[in-house]
Amino acid sequence: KDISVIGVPMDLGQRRRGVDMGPSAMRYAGLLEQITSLGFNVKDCGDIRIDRPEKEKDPEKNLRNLKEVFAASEKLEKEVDLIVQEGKFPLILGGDHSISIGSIAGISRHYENLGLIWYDAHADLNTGETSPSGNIHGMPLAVNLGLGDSSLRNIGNYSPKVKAENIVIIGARSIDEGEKLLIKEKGIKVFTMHEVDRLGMPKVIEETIHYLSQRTDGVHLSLDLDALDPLDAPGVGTPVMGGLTYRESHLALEMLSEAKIITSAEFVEVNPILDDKNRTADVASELVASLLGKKLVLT
Ligand code: DIR
Ligand code: MN
Ligand code: MN
Ligand code: MN
Repeated sequence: KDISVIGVPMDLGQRRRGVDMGPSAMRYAGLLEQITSLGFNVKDCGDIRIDRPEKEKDPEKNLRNLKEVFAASEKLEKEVDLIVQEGKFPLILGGDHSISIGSIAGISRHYENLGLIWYDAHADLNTGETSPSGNIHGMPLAVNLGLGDSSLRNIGNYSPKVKAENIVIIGARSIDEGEKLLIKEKGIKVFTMHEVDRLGMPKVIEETIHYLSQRTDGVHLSLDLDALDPLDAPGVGTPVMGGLTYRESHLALEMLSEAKIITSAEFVEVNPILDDKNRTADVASELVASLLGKKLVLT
């Protein structure tokens, strides 16, 4: 299948500068060359233009940079919608995780029952009411469920984008109180680090594939690099100790690749300013290759 890559140099969903350079860092790491060498036709659609606020203001309704995040999400929604319409696989490069509001809005209109794998140390299920930070990158999963700010929720003029029973969260280890209540109320499937440690990644991914393939007609992978342990992926804005390893993560994406269930993906939160010699972007780019079928074959 043909792949269209789109960069979203967005850092307005949180407070640490540098994550807007994520798309460049992943391109510099050789992401496009890697995909090409796997035999795919790749089109680089370049980066979305992100307009910055004139000056930092106090957040309205506990949603920092709401206007700008909304405007960027609308643009991304339109671009990603076109990519899916052309029959291509959208690969979106962040940017902070707030970009998934626009990307999933563009994708989900093409599916009856989009599945969503949220590979993240966090649940990103806050709303303006529950968020301890006011940072929109902690809210995109809630928005995609049809909760929180109405302008964000209704991007693309439909809501919700995903059903609670079509979501699987993997790698969670930092969940706020309001998010815990929501997970319980909606019955969202979560493999916390405790479950990953107990079951092992192979079982976690087998169960995820089984669960999602019964009920969905496409699956979007939203991979926040902070799901990985900071030892393996130090260049992220909100690192949390005790994360998924480099090897577990490759195995997870190789298994998803073999199962052929992923129909779109995004890699977010790479922050080259906080990184160690672009290591996190290197890891992200290698993980993309595993997702797209790279594997050691002995001939
Ligand atoms: C926290 C941190 N739950 C918040 N979220 C992060 O601000 O809502 N998400 N870092 O990736
Ligand atoms: Mn996230
Ligand atoms: Mn849909
Ligand atoms: Mn995270």
